Amino acid sequence: MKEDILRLLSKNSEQYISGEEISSKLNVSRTAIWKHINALRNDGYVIDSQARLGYKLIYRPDSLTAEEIKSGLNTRLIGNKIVSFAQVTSTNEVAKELAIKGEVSGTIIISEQQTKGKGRLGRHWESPYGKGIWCSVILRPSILPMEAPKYTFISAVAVVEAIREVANLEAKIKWPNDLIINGKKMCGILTELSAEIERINFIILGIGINVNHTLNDFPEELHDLATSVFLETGNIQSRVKLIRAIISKLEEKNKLFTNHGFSAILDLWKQYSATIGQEIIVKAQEESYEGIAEDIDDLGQLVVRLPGGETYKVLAGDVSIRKKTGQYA
Ligand code: BT5
Repeated sequence: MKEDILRLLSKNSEQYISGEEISSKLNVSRTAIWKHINALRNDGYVIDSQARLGYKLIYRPDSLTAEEIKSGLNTRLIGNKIVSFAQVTSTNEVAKELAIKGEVSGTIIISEQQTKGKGRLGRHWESPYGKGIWCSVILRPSILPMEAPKYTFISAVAVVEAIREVANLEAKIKWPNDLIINGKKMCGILTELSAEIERINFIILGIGINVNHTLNDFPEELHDLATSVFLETGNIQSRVKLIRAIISKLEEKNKLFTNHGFSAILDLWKQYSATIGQEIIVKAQEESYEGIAEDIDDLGQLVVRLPGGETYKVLAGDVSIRKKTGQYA
């Protein structure tokens, strides 16, 4: 109901809308409307009320609540349900619990803060309150489990395009799961999988983006490694606009993948890549390989041209790119 009232207020944002009109459109009592309006005010919305005119929305906060994100969103699959929190351990963990209980494909879990945000291999992901976008999408695609990493590519392309559209910032993709700008990490993606040998139960797509962080919002050990959309543009960004754009782009790229295959995604990915053509060191599980990042194959593996001329394919690892100074970063 809160969501419906917000939608009506947003539609009429230039003028007042009477309690009577809301009541007849939504089929609820005036007292119920008043209660929901007060709840919205508690969430940070400024809503003016005038005895004879009704209600008018004056200000909407940049909070990542389900109501705020949903109003103005018109996707069918991604975000058909959004569950928002002020604080969770990890949105991937919450998403996993809900997926096990049968939550539908497309559901998004989002939180203002994570106390145990995680990266790959159990690494820690810094997720301070109100600064970034920390979210996870539950998906149940009909693909083979070995194809699940493709969703890291689909997400990276979607987030790059959303950041370009909303913040006019040219982030690049560092294989396999980072978005970087000026050599620093702005976003990380963690794709997790629950599957049987031949069938995916669900994929959890975890996306973390540093949006409005100043340098002080990062712990010291990340000062040289991490950046935010704010630090790169000098402008505070609307996180709500950005997450809506990401949801729309995810829907679009998921359709592109379904209708035209992974090669259509890879074409875009390569356009946005910071990795292809660079001298790199890639640390895989046990070994490190040094060479030229030549290509991505149709499973998302990085093809490295080694100094001896032969190629080697890496499925998972961490890439460092050689800078002009000769150092790797
Ligand atoms: C990643 O791992 O980059 C995946 C991060 C995924 C985070 C999202 S947030 C929503 C969802 N819920 C979760 O719990 N996780 C997902 P990896 O490539 O392993 O990189 C981890 C490394 O990045 C750490 O070891 C740090 O060096 C660095 N790091 C940690 N927090 C960072 C931050 N906020 N910004 C940039 N770098 C960070």
